[in-house]
Amino acid sequence: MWRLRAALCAGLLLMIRSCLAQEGAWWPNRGDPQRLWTGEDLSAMKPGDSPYGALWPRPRSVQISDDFLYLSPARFSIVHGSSSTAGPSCNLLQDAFNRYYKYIFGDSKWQESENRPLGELQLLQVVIISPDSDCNAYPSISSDESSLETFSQLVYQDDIGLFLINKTLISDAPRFGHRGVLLDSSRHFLPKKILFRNLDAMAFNKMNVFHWHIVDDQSFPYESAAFPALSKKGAYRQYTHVYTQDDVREVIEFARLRGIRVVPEFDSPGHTQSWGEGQPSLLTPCYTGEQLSGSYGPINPIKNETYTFITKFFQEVANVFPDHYIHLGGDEVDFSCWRSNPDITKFMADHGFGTDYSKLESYYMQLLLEIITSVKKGYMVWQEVFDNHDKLTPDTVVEVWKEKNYQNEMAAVTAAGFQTILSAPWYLNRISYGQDWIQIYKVEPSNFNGTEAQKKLVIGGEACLWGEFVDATNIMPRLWPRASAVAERLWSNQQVTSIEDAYNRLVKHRCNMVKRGIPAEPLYVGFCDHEGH
Ligand code: CP6
Repeated sequence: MWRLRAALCAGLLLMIRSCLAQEGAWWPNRGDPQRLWTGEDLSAMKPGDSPYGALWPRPRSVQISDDFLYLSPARFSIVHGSSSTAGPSCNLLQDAFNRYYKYIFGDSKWQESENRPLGELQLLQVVIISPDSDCNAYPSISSDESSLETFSQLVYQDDIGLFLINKTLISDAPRFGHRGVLLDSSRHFLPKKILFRNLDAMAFNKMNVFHWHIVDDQSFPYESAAFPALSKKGAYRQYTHVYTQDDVREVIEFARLRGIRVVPEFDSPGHTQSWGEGQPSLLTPCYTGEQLSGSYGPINPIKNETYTFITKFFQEVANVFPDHYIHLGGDEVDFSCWRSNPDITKFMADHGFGTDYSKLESYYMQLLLEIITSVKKGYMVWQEVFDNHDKLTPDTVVEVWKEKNYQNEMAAVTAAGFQTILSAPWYLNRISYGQDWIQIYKVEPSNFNGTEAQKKLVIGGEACLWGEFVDATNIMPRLWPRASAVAERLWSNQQVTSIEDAYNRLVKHRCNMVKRGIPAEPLYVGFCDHEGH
C-alpha cells in the first residue's frame, strides 16, 4: 500500500490550496528519471495534452512521472498524518477532507480493479504544522496557501472508469497574495446559494478574496442591525432580496473554510442612491435653479449628522466582517448635484475650496478614512481616491479600474508607495465573440514603468463582474472559466505564458468545474465526459 504524504507547509488555513510533498521522496524511484517532465516539452505529448495534465493554475514546479497508482473509492481516505499537529477536532480540516473525497470520486460510475494488478494509493496523509488556534482563524494576506485542490486535480479516470493518479512531485506557492473576484449584489440580488457556488469555484481556482460589492445605487440588500431601515426601504424586496446578519455570517464562514477572505465594499459618497431611502437626510438634495428638484445626489458631506451616521454604520460593518480590510469605494462621484445646491456652494466658499468639487469629495473621504482607522480597520479604495491626493494610511490598497492608461496609474500609485491591485483589464462584465480568455490571460500586472520596489507593491488583482446585466441565471458561465485566466495569471510564475499549454489545461479544468457543479461556459468547440445535464 502506498502512503502519500502531503507534506503541507506550515499553517493550516488554506489546505484547500495547493502544495503537495516537498518532503523527500514519497514514492520509490521506480520511474525512469528521464521521463519526468520538467519543462514545456510539448513534442512528447499527444496533441491536446499538457505536460501539466489538468492542473490549474499551473504550480511553480511540477514533475509528473509515467508511473501511476490506482485509487479505490471504497478504500481510499484522506487522513491526518502522524506528525501533524492539527487534531481531528479541527472541523476546517475534516470538512476539507470530506469535500475533496467527494470531488475526487464524484457521483460518476466507478470500477474496482478486479484482480488489483496495480499499485494502489489508499491513504493521503496530510501533515499540518501549525498551532491549533489556526483552525478557527480567518484567512489574511499572509496566510499559507497549501491545499488539497492540487491533489484532486491530479486524479483522473481511465477508459474503463478506474481512478488513477500519476506519481507526482509538486512544490508550489502563489505569485500574488490577493487574487480576487468582485461580485455586485446591488444591481441584481444574488441568492446566498449562488454566492456559495461562486466561493466553491474560487477555491477550485485558488482565488482567495471575495470582494463583495454588496450595495450600490439600485438596492441596499445588507440588513444592518443598527439601521434596519436601510434594507427595509432600500432593498428591492423584503425577505427574499436581503442578506440578514445570519446570511452574512454564513457566507463568511463558507469562505473561511475554503481559505477565502470576504472584503465587503460599501461604496460612498457616490453610488449611494439606495441608502437615501432608509436614511432620508443622508443624501444631498439637488436643485433646479432656486427650487429643490426632488432628486438626490451623493452623500451630503457638509452635515454633522452624516458623520454621526457613517461612524455608527461602519462600526457595525467593522464588527460583522472579520477581515482587516473594508473597501470604501470612492469612485465616480457626480458633482452636478453638489453644484446645484446653495448650501454646498456656501460651504465650499467658507472652506476656500473655490469651485473645485474634488476638494469637497476629499473633505468627505478624509473624514471617512479617519473613522475607519478609528475602528481599527484598513481600507481599500478605487483609484479616484488616490488621484484626488487624499491622505491615505500606508497600508491602503488602491484598486486600479480605469482601462485607459492603467499602466501609468499603476506606476503612479506604486511610486507614491501604496500597494495596488489591478482590475482594469479584467472587467468580465464585458463580453465579445471569440476566445476572449486569451486577452485576459495575456495581461502582465507588473508591466509598467517602475523600480523593483514598485513592482513589489503590486499585491494582486481582481476579476470584476458588475451586475447591471447579470443575475443568478447567467452569472456563473459569464465568470467561469474566464476568471480562471485571471486566477492563473495571479498564481503562476511570470514565465507561464504559453497560450497553447494554457488552452489544453483550461479545457480540462473547465470540464472539472462542470463535473463539480459549476456551470462554466466552454472555451471553444468540443465536449466534456460529464456535461452536467
Ligand atoms: N459601479 C460602481 C459600477 C462601476 C464602477 N463602480 C463600473 C464602471 C464601468 C464599468 C463597469 C462598472 N458599475 N460602483 C467602477 C468601479 Cl465598464
